[in-house]
Amino acid sequence: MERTYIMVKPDGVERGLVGEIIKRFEQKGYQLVALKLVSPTKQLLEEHYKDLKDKPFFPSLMTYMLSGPVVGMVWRGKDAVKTGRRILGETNPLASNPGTIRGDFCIDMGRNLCHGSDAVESAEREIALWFPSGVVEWDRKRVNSLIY
Ligand code: RTP
Repeated sequence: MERTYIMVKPDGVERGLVGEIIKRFEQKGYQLVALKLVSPTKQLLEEHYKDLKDKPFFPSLMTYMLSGPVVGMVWRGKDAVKTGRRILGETNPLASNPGTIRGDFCIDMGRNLCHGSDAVESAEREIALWFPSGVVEWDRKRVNSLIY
């Protein structure tokens, strides 16, 4: 089963949208295997966004991401990476369809509420970065049989 790293960004936490975002992954059928509220260090965020460090928006992205606590989580299930990003919507909320999180709850690319891993390899890298002591590998065989 695939795993993905989903993060509620500071605006999502401050606007009280953590529950809404969790709800959408839960109701789809994905399994929550890690969850934490954390005030990330600049160093952690620079590592997380290392592929973007030369982008012109990188400084404003750092300021945004350092503006408050974030909620990091790991969701597990079939095609979790790609489908997770479809649940979030497009990077630009104005290009996001209604029914997606960004399509329903935000307007600005610099305040786009959430992050989702963009590939299986980056998901595994991000999970190791944000949850270095591992995730919960609980047995959901019975519940899984309701989903798959
Ligand atoms: P994320 O990592 O947050 O899921 O976003 P993403 O893959 O859809 O987009 P990415 O290109 O990796 O950008 C990361 C975050 O940087 C902000 N951004 N601002 N002003 C801009 O042009 C711009 N472009 C990206 C967004 O917050 C985006 O989610």
